[in-house]
Amino acid sequence: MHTNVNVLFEALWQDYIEVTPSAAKVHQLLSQGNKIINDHIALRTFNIGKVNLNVLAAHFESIGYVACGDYQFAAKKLNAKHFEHPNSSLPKVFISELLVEEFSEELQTTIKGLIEQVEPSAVTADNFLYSGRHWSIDAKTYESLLAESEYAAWVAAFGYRANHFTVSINHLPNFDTIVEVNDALKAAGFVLNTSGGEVKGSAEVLLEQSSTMADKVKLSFTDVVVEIPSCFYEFAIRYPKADGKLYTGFVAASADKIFESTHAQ
Ligand code: OOG
Ligand code: NI
Repeated sequence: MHTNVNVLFEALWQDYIEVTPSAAKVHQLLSQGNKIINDHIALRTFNIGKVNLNVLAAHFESIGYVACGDYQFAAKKLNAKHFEHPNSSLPKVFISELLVEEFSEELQTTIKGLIEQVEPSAVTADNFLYSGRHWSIDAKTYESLLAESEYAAWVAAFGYRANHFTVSINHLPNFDTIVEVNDALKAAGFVLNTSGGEVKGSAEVLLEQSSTMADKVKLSFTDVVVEIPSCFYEFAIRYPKADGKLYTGFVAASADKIFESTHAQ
């Protein structure tokens, strides 16, 4: 596991922009020479003991992150937790896991077969959170997972890496609202996730979010190369609670729609 939080986030970012070419362009469009502060990053996994949410979380807990919120997504059959660091300038971390036992026998067998290929020592290695896929998978298996769960197919194709980074709009000097950010993105030709509307959440729930639709990249399966959705970029603005401090949690109804940013268009 990493002992230096900045080294970990830099490695996650480098891996992320490799499969998300648009992220570097979005970064440039919004930063306009200023430093970008990340609100959070997100990771995905399966709830199988060897690789479950807690296994990923241990990498963040070992550098001081603490679990702060639990979220359930009944329709998508997912659970999630978010983690915060005592140094509040560090990004929050949102980790979700697919409830594998709630799917068909076929999906369960497929996923268990993939996870059996993961070396037990790999999950505690420094690079686990940006190590990608630890199994071989053919295109037909990917397609069959996709038919039941887009999330299952995504993890099976991309493995362990940041699913998205999230720009903190609160820290962008040249943008005041999420609508201004969305307008700048659309004017530059980026496609936004419109599920539940371009803006998810509101000032009333203390968090507004939007995201691009995932880039498409050529992915090598064991048999063929297929162009599939990879990762996306998210944008968040937070509002103060009654005590004047910014809300730091997530909003399940909004997150439910953000997950769909990796759907095929
Ligand atoms: C996570 C979706 C939820 C948020 O900020 O609410 C989320 C995912 O797509 O893996 O990131
Ligand atoms: Ni997010």
